[in-house]
Amino acid sequence: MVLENKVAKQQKDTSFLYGANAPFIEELYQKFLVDNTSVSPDWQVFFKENSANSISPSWKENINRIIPKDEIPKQKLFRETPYDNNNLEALRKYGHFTTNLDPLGLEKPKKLSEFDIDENIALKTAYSDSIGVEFSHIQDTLAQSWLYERFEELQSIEFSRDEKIRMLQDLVEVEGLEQYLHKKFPGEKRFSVEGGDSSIISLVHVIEQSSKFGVEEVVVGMAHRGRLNTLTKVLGKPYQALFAEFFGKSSFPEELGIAGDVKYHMGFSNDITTNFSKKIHLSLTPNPSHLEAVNPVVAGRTRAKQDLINDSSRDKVVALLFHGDAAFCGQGVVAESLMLSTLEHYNTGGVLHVVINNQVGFTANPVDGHASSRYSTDFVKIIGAPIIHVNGDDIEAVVKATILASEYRAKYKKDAVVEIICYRKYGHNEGDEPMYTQPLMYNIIKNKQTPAAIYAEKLVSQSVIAPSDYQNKTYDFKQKLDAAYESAKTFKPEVYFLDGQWRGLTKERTEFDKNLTTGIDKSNLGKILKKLCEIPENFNLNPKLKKLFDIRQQDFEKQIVDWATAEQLAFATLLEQDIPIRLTGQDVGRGTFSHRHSVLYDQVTGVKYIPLNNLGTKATYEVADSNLSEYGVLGFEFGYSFSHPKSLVIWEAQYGDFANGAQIIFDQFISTTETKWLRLTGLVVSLPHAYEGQGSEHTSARLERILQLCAEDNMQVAYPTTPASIFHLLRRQQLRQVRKPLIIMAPKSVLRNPLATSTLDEISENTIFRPLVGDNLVSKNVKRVIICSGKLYYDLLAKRTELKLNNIALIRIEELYPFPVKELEQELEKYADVELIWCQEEPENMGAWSYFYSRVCKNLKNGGRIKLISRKEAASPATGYSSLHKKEQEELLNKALRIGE
Ligand SMILES: Cc1ncc(C[n+]2csc(CCOP(=O)(O)OP(=O)(O)O)c2C)c(N)n1
Repeated sequence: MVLENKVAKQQKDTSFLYGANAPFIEELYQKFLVDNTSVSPDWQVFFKENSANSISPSWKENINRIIPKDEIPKQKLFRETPYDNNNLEALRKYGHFTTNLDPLGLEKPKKLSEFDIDENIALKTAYSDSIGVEFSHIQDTLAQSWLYERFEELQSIEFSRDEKIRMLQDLVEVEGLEQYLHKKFPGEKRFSVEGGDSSIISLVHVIEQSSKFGVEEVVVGMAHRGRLNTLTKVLGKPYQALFAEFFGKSSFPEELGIAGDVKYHMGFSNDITTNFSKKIHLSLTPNPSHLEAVNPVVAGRTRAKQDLINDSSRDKVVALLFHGDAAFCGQGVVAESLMLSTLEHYNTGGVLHVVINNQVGFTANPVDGHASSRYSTDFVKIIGAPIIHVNGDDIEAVVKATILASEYRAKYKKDAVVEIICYRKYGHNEGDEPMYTQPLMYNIIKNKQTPAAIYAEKLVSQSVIAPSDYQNKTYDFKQKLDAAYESAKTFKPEVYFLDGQWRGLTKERTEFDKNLTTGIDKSNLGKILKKLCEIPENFNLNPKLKKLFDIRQQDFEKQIVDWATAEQLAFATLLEQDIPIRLTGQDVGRGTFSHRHSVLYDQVTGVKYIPLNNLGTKATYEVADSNLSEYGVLGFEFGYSFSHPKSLVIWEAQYGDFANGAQIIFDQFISTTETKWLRLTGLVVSLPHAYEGQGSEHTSARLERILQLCAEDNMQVAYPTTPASIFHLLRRQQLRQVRKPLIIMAPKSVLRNPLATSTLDEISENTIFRPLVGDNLVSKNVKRVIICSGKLYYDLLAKRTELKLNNIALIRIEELYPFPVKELEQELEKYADVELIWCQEEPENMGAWSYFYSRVCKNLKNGGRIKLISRKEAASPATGYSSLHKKEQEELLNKALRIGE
């Protein structure tokens, strides 16, 4: 156990260094680095002394990285004469306006004189070529300086003959595939990358560069454009496999009976050997049509892969995202994901972004997408990422831009962006006519030489290749594709499913799963709870929490557990079984409803103490209060679970209704990953849901929508009412072999309801999760059976007890999908000639009724007799007035219990 008292004391002593003072101190420190006499003597002493200790305000990050004075990168900014300084500063800041970025020449570069820059400045050529850089917004001045210096240096390097020939070969292959598909499969959608061919070469070079820095795996995310070339040229998917898909064959063996997905959404992974003879594993993440939705998923996968190999320095696994310009600046999830990348629990050591800016989005012009700025990339400035714009027709410049971005990521472990300004040879897809909407642009495009032809001409003029070489290369590659085309006719796909981390896990429930018990013997539970409640002596625990922890232990002695205790015990016992846990969401450490308290804060020092991480287990509990994002964070956790199946991964919404901000992740990933891509996830999503008078929102997690997504055994939906249920659900999720997502309608007031406790017997040895809980309080003379779920059970129970009604039985459905048909049938057999009711708090058009009525009742013997009691159909899930809520709830209970009849 580590109580970070030393650090806390240091933080207290140095609090003036943080917050608003940090930029000022940073600036002073920069001056000090260049010339230590430029700051006052007391600051000189301070900086000298503090360079060695471990405090870390933001400016201190730089100190930690620093570098004895004589090794400080030469900062031209400060070295030259004042006149040149101004010029250089302006050149660096505005140079990107003066570079030749647009291959279509629609936008002419500006002149240096427009920015009052002397045309004779030494570094002028570096800033007037095909790369425009934006670094002036970067607050980390050392990084900024490094970027300028390295950029200027790169601009002066000359690629070797071999390197040039290889770049040409790559371009030939990229355009070769597109042109081949164009001829062989006319009109078929492929989202040609032509015009942006160099983006694929950029990807090749990111991988090369990464492997040079010791990266062992790159996780790639991209949309439709260029995906087919990426799959084949970069990831090594056989050309015949691609052609077979164009022949209409499934990418999966037919016997698997899965729905599949279009070819430009498919994922793929492969080991390739780079030019540096290093092996590198590449995984292209499958993605839906929904642009940019894959971004947080890729980040989550990357983080999981880093965790799996303890790559805490984030050197070995890198995330790479390709974006279209319109999507990049239009989709909010891009900003959510950028922000996540700066946060401790979501950081992956910097994501590399490549924007394929073909200057059009479907039919929309750039001005319709980002009128406030020239570039589609402006908002990445919110995270201080360097932005490198480059002309896509200049392949060498694209490679240099890629090298710079990759080196920056490797050195500073932060995001970097390359924007390739290019064009789109055809319409949005191959069936579209672009002249309808972009006539001027397409008149230019029609007559343009391809990037490969432009480069070949350049290499001929440099005498690097002979004039016939380009044609020969094109011919040779076509021969290769012809051979692949022939073999595609008989190609049979092979599927590598459930390999690696997934070994031992399954798509269907196994015999092992069916026989699995998830209880734990009482003495073990007792020992664990004791440890969980044991607070270190010198830790100043909040007195209210002390009381709470005492009560947890006293209850346990009385053989009772409440919800929070059951959940903590489930977590602790899983950790003991070597299963790591990752729980994230807004305020999850404490819990929105102040029940969990899994992260404790010393009331004097503010230092954290996490009982679950002090049990002596190897596996850890990673708990993160997320930023205020749903779409991004849920996407991230989905991605994490996608690559780390042996970890229990939970995302908890603040209130269930906020999950609709992440609807795309539910629809396009969680519920469909198995049938579209033959990929599994065991992600748990916890959505607080219940009618408690808190208004239209804060009430409904839209259970009806979740249930509508359920089919083909794709996920599990639970609405547990007891601590025992949550204990077993969580444990079962990870201990069994099958992996299916689990969506939980989670409690709010039930967390504190004294009736909602379980006995130790219910979670001890040989016990399991029960998808249905029958009524053991009434059994005789029953006239009415009410089937319900969730918190409503306790309302009905309280009323029934109050009114001493003993002829109404209450059956709880704890798992709605898959529905426990057999168990309900058996339970109903106990009652003859009774009235059957499905009761729910939600209005008739919401909640589980439509699902139950249309999809479950037909499988029940007496399904047709089951009647609904609910709120009447409504547009808004719940009233905003608490008095009206009470009245409605009272009416519902009265109706269900037939009071007043
Ligand atoms: C979230 C979302 N909204 C709308 C679409 C429909 N759509 C598909 S591609 C596209 C244009 C994308 O333009 P851009 O990002 O510039 O990429 P490009 O196709 O030009 O490569 C649109 C609007 C989509 N796929 N996803």
